[in-house]
Amino acid sequence: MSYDIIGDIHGHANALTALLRKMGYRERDGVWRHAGRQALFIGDFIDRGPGQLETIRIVRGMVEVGTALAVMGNHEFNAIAWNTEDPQKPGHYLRPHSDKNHHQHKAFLAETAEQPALRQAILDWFLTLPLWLDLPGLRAVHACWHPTYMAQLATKLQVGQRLDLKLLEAACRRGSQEHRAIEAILKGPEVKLPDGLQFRQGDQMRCEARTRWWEASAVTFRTAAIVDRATEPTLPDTPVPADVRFGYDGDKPVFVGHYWMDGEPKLLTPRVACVDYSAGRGEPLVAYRWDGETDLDGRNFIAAK
Ligand SMILES: [Mn+2]
Repeated sequence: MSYDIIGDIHGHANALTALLRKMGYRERDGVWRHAGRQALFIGDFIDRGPGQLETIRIVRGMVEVGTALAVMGNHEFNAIAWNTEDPQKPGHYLRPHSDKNHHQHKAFLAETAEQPALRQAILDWFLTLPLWLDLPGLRAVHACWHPTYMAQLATKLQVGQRLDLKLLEAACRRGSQEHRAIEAILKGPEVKLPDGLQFRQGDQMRCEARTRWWEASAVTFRTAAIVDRATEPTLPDTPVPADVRFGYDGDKPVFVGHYWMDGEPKLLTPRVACVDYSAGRGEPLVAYRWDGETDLDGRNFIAAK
């Protein structure tokens, strides 16, 4: 099978249809399809953009008919948790309704405000999405391929790496093993910066940074922590904790999204490609066109907006 692995859409339905069309997909009977290829969506369909429902209509329609596969992103996980009451704290939700969380989710809430049944159907569908896919020639996960955490979750997941409400609840409890594992898989491992160092990420100041987990040689704060350009030179060249130092040397390529890359799409390593080039803030939506290769080729990226 040949796959087109499509990055984080974040409600930018026009970029999605432009990219599908550019790759030779056409809409027939309300579903986008390709004669010889299958799409694979890397998660984060929702939040931010102006076409939340249209994006879901396209992605869900393709998955249900089998012209696409999809994995769950942290935004789909968060959407379910936002809408699920905490069984231990009636009146509260598994994802707290804070101003920050509301701000992140408001485009989806606004578009579904008048259609509670449709919103619920969408959230029920989100819950059926696998956390990762391990296909015959490739692997797909929203943020991080992490064999240790995946093994820990294996006995708790439903068939096909799917969550249920019990595991969702456990994963929303800070400090639990489930929380650590699912955070790493859907958001990527993070490391606390030393000496009170802070950096700007989006509109907030943070003291925990994402890491270049795909890079086995990224073992110090300077080389492993993903921070803004101004902060980079201030990072010490001292080792990061062992649990964020692992790299990826599997025999199949891994595709991820999530990392808000910018510029010309390029491979992270010959075995790891990120397809998120910030369509969520109006940059082009990116895909990688895969035809069975084990070592990836940077020329196989394609973009549209
Ligand atoms: Mn994400």
